[in-house]
Amino acid sequence: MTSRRRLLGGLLGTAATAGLGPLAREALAGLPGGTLESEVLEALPGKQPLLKRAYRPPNYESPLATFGDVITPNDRFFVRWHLMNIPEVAAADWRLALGADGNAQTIELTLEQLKRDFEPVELVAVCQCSGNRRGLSDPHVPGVEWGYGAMGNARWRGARLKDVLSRIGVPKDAVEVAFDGGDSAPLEATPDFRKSIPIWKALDESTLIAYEMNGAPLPHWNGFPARIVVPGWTATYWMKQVVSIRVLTKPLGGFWMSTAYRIPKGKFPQVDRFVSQEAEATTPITEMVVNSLITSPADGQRVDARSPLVIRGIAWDGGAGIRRVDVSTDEGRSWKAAELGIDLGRYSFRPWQYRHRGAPRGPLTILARATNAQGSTQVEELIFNGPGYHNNVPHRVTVHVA
Ligand SMILES: Nc1nc2c(c(=O)[nH]1)N[C@H]1C(S)=C(S)[C@@H](COP(=O)(O)O)O[C@H]1N2
Ligand SMILES: [Mo]
Repeated sequence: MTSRRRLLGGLLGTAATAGLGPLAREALAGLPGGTLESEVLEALPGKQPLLKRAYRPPNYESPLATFGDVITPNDRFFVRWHLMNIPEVAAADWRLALGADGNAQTIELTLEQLKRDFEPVELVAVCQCSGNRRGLSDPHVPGVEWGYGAMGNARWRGARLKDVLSRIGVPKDAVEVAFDGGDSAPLEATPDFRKSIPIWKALDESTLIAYEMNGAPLPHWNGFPARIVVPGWTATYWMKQVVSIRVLTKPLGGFWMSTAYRIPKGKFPQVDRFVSQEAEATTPITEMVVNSLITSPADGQRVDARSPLVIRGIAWDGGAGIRRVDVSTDEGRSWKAAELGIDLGRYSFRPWQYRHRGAPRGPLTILARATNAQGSTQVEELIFNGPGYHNNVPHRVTVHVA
């Protein structure tokens, strides 16, 4: 059922930046000093070239130019794994084990049953790594040195988690629902990647077990044949290649809950609490902070002084929805409202654009700042934290008006 041969074979062809075309060079712009030289674009099997951040386990981010489209294509969607053994699962062999504390029974579902027995639901949602933009942290922090592309926006189709849970039964004293994937560590000392979410989020009608991404089966690298989709929350909870789901009456322990993916309490404008996992000083990361990205023009681009400059981008948050996006061309002294584009739902990227006229010749720095429906906005200065989570400092692009 599993073969790592294809995986290893696909990792061999690498290309250093030296031979890159203009689009790839543009995609690399805006990264912290020193990283550019070591940038490598590389295609995993079935994927377009992505920016390689780590090799084993595979960690690849989408080049900035990818986000010119509001939906991120499957073959350009970022890839993040914690453990090295990632089996290739055949759809017919996959089983999802369902269990609940206090219930001796376990249920196994096939992919066919998951698709046939539960009402299919579709929604567009951003999947963003908690550590997206970690590589921009100053001072640097350890971890995968992500630039802007450890995120993507897709149309997910699957069964509601709550519908599937009703099959096994949710005990009255349930506190969390735990997930495990098919991946494992080659060394026993490395803790298995297991995650849980609070019962209220598990029973939210938008939380899915997704088996389709943008109208196609999930790519192997993004969790084929099924993954958990937790709209609004950072991607750490979006268990890929999920093989077991268990309703818990006690909080899940283990490294990935108790130590990793935690933020200092009170520093961020967190709305969604995860009470059963709260500790004295830290709490699990939950919903994404409001954020935006300038997708055009690219940093370093030359623009024509004679025509209006169309500035484009995307904005997103943890599910309250984007209320406004403002653009500044004077280092944040004044802000002008951008025009919001198509609304694909409150969990999706929201495109925006702004026309800037009359820029004098010379360098021009553009900043963008989104505000959500709760009035939460992007921070002016990085809220520094050891793991480098929740970086929503306004994206900055400098062009040359000529
Ligand atoms: N099975 C499994 N699921 C996982 C992970 C993992 O290491 N193993 N990583 C999580 C984290 S931290 C992220 S950021 C997302 C990445 O999703 P993607 O690879 O589809 O972009 O998967 C999540 N689900
Ligand atoms: Mo992540």
